[in-house]
Amino acid sequence: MGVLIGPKGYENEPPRHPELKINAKEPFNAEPSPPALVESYITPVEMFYKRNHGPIPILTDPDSYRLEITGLAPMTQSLSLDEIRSLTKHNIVATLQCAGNRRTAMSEKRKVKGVGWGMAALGNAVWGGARLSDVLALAGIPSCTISTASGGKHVEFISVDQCPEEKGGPYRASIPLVQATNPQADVLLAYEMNGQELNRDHGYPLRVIVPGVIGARSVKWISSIDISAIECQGFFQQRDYKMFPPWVDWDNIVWPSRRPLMDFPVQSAICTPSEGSVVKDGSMVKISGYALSGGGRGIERVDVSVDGGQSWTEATRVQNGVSTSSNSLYISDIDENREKWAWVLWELNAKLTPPATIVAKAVDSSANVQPRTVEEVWNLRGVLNNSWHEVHVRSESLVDAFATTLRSNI
Ligand SMILES: Nc1nc2c(c(=O)[nH]1)N[C@H]1C(S)=C(S)[C@@H](COP(=O)(O)O)O[C@H]1N2
Ligand SMILES: [Mo]
Repeated sequence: MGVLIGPKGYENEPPRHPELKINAKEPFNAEPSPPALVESYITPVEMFYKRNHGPIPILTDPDSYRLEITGLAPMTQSLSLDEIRSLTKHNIVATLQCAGNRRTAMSEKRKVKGVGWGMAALGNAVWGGARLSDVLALAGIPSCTISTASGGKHVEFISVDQCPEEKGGPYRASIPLVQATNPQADVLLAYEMNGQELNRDHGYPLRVIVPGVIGARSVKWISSIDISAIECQGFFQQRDYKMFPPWVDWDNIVWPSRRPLMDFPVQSAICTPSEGSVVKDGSMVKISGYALSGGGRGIERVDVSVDGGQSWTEATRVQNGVSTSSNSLYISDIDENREKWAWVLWELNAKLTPPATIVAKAVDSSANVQPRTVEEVWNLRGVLNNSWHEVHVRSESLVDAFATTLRSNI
């Protein structure tokens, strides 16, 4: 057995924050509450969603850990943690988002298969580590390589966890070599999260971070990297995390007919007020949430409606905990490059006349807009639900009237 071990059972799980909402216990899948999610631009490690497909691996002996680079590379490599740490360290602010974020809302329209996620299966962190392009250079593969001399075109990351979907084998996924070797794609082999050593839940000792891409490609607890001619043939690349049209169901699905999901689409959600909150008629309420897009596309605008989508007002960005004025909505090139992989937190103070439906939709820098209804994007795996997000608020007087009726009936 190696030094990085994927246990079979769940006896050695790490401690977790009691406020996380648990969507599945074994494997552990949990997310924070939406209001907690937008409390800070950088998501604290303990509040960061956790998405696993098996028990959490254990590193028994950090000194003998090795990351193996094999396959169609000019040279094979076997790197220690110290060797990886001695490469230039990059700190990248990137939002990791599970493709299943907002799946429960999709399932409410028509049932889908998968872990039921609310709207907090994402988090924004500062990932510290070596650039994958620098690590691959040690195996003789230069920057921006489309194909190696021996025909390597994909980079597969292999973990050690034991996943039932892989019949007890490890989680694995791949990305194109050209992306892996592109320094500007900022793909990292991260050993730090928010300035702290990566913890077990998030991939200790080493994980991949593929910014702007669905979380499924950011493999945790990696033990080897394989350069291959074809994309990863594992379950999570071939028979999961693909998007099918609404008319495909489990009886007529043809997995190879669709590509594996990579960049996530433009997305936003309202985190406060909470669904079903009671508000006073005519009161000013702070509406807040997040917005993000994949592939390094920034957020251009977030539109908010308090009348179910009939009229809209532009929300303002929250930066360093304060709302920016409307004339600073545009972010300069410098800022955009620094944080192009990160979400935007936004807010709007609006007068509410309950009962009301608050709606949010974001527009990204390529002018992509969220689709209006979940039906348009419904798919059997419940991935990428980025339809307009709605929150319904109720009137205090209605609640009072209800309470009075109850009392008079006693
Ligand atoms: N080894 C391994 N890596 C993995 C997974 C996993 O189950 N095993 N889950 C993936 C999925 S689907 C997501 S969304 C992210 C979640 O990362 P997090 O738990 O750090 O939030 O990790 C990805 N990497
Ligand atoms: Mo995921």
